[in-house]
Amino acid sequence: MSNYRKVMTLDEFTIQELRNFPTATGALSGLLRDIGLAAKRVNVEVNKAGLVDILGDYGSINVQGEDVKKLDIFANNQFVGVLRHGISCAGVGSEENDDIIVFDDELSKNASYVVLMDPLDGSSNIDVNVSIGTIFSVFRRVTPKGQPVTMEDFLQPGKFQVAAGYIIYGSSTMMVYATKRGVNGFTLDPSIGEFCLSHPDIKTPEFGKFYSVNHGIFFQYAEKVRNYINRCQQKTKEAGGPYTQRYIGSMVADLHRNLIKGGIFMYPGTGEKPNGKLRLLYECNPFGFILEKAGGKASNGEERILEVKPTELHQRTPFFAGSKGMMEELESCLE
Ligand code: AHM
Repeated sequence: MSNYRKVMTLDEFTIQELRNFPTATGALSGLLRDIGLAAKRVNVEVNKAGLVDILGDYGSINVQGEDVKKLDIFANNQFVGVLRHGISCAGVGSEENDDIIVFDDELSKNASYVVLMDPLDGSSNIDVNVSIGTIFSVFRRVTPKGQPVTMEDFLQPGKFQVAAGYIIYGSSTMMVYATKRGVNGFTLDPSIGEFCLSHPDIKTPEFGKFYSVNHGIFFQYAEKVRNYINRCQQKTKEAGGPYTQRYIGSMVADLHRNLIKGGIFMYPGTGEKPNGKLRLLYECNPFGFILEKAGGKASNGEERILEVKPTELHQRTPFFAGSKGMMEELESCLE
């Protein structure tokens, strides 16, 4: 028996996919590789974040006399930078920027895709060493090539995404992305500095044990949502329970765990914030796409999240996503 085990890197994987589809231009593969490159740079800084306490707070001057940039600003600059210098992306909508960033050089004006992203989600968790992540969503532009992209290209319902993914900076760093061909996960091998295919063709279990919600604001949720949460707590062994409550407060980490193990994630609206906290374009649409491609479901409590027609860039929405069976239980409570 041979000991040789072929490890496929992200670059090799995207090229392999291209070989399977000879009509593909390679532009989307290139864009995903660009995102992988920026992720590696961000990973280096995230891993150093603990040192910031020693070397100086973000926003202050470190011992080398350099400005210590906030990590989310650093991440934003890295992702926007690689996409600007690549050849596949015509513009970016970022949680960190008020307006869309339009790349108006000749090459970019002829690019097919726009990217929406949250460069560093859960960043309030950095100083306590909790996993954080990057979330991204890719759309084909709807305006004609050859001119700068407009808001219309970014405000498309999530069902038109061509790819979506996330990077989790955790005990290991992973990039997971979905296209219409499925969901694949790549773990960063620090010894070679490459993302390697570790989780091919991810399918989320139809039922899981985890329900993830902020219990601290339980009494602000609508009655039907509270009923569902109560139902999770009362799940008997015969009915597939008991469920376990797991909530990190870092969306990428919570949804990554539930994607792999099975579970449901909820960020409902509250009396004070009827649209909840999470952003439709940067957080909910990409996870809605990933979950659906992995066999799960995602909604805003009333309709499939991917059907929602966005009206503004930084729009917030209630969000429920996870294993198909658990989402259907939730839907029956919300009816
Ligand atoms: P942040 O980027 O300011 O930390 O906020 C985003 C995070 C999500 O990752 C997470 O799901 C949510 O906020 C948790 O919010 P809450 O603490 O209200 O439960």
